Amino acid sequence: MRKDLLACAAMMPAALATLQSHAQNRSREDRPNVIIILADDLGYGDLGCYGARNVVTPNVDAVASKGVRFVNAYATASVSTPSRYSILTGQYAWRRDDTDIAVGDAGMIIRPEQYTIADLFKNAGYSTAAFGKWHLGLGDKGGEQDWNAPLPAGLGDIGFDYSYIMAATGDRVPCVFIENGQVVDWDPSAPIEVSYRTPFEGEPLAADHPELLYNLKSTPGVGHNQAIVNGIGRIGYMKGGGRALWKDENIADSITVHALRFIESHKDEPFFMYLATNDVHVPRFPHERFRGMSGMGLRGDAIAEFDWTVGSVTGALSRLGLEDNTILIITSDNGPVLEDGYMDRAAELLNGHDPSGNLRGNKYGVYEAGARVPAIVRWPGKVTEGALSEAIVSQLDLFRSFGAMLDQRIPKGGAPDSRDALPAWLGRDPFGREYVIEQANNRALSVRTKEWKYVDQSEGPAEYRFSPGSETGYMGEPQLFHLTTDPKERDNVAKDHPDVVASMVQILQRERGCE
Ligand code: NG6
Ligand code: CA
Repeated sequence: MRKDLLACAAMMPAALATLQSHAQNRSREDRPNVIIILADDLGYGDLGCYGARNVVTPNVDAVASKGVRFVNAYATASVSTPSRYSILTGQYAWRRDDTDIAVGDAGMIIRPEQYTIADLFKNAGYSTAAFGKWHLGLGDKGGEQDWNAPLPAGLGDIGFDYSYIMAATGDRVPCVFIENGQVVDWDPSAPIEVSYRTPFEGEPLAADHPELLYNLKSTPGVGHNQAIVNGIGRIGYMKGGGRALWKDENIADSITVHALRFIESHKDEPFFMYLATNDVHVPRFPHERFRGMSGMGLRGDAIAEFDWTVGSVTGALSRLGLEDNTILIITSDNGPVLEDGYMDRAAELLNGHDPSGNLRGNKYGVYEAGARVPAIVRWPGKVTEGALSEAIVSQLDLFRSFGAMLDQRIPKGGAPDSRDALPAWLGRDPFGREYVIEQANNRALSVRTKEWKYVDQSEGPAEYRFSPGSETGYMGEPQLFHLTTDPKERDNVAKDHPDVVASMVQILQRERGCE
């Protein structure tokens, strides 16, 4: 402290206290808490504020009415692992060949030496935490983790001070929560073994024992036919776990309670929270209290459960007086899917609801509903209440946008594809990006500009066997849609506009570094 201030303090302690509290307030204001609530497989049309029918999402809708709602917001991919990879690293996942949908015993895909969005916040003096679905690998080497001891490499090595996560997805083993690299409630009487190659002797498999699937039946012949946990078939083999095994109906509660605890215990310091819900991914098995809320069966009720998580967070923020000083983002990792390997009647019970919100396509595929996602940003006093933004924004840019907000330098090579789009993300720039790139499950890339959508030619099935009724859009020739007049991507006009196709191909070549 400067000498003259010290002298001042001796004479006027009250004035100094005011001065200090101003300084603290100012720095708190410059460093708002940031919470990203990331839903899983929640479609562009799955929320009330995006026009959903039947589904009731009062808590999300309330956030939208206090913030800005985006109608052209994008994940970088139409499946989870690459999409999440981009948020956390600011890099397109397709630059690496090991970022496709990860198995539950994948090694860490984001390596400790990579600069992550969590590192960014940590370096800016934030406490950082991740909750819920991870799906980006754990431990140093795939298939070699010892789940009965602390994992030697984990989220603590990539910037998260605290983590309470599921290793992969709800439908992949190991079916346990992992807190700071250790299985929660680890049961010494039931050591955990996991394999994605060989079954464990004596463990019944879902494929052979449909009668043991008392909570949810797997769709015959299309997967989820290996380990059985909580009366539900999974991907991957697993043995043991005992009291550590999760109960699907309690997953949202476990994740939310831990997130709330973190908020409460960090209310006096800036924090960054990555809150990735298990809803509404399969197996959809919401808690009893949400059953019947949507009239659309388990998928709709899982959306109600997601909304409850959002309401729990907003409730905590307002109770703790943190509302004004917290940027709250609600979005999804990729588009919706109905049939996804369990017999939960998701398609049959829609009752007029369109999870894709009038867009074409779904999760996995190349069309708009695959990667265009709901996105809402609330920051009271800073973001216009109830605004709607048509700006084209990508989750990829959250990294450098927050970097700019916090005046943080990013190490050379860090977040290479991310751009500062803070004005767009705060609803102040109505245009946003010139284009976004979307990646499908087969790695086909698309480019979306304000006017056009171009899809690269690619190979793969028109429909995945495990997801009848959804379309991939993979085609052996380029597709071009004039989104302005054809928002549903019905007419492929590639042949009529070779110049536009050429300019889109050029964008991809430039981004791929082929130019
Ligand atoms: C698929 C699974 C699907 C889901 C998806 C990943 C089957 C039949 N299907 O392989 O259920 O887990 O992978 O979804 O096994 S994501 O949202 O995590 O990308
Ligand atoms: Ca997903």
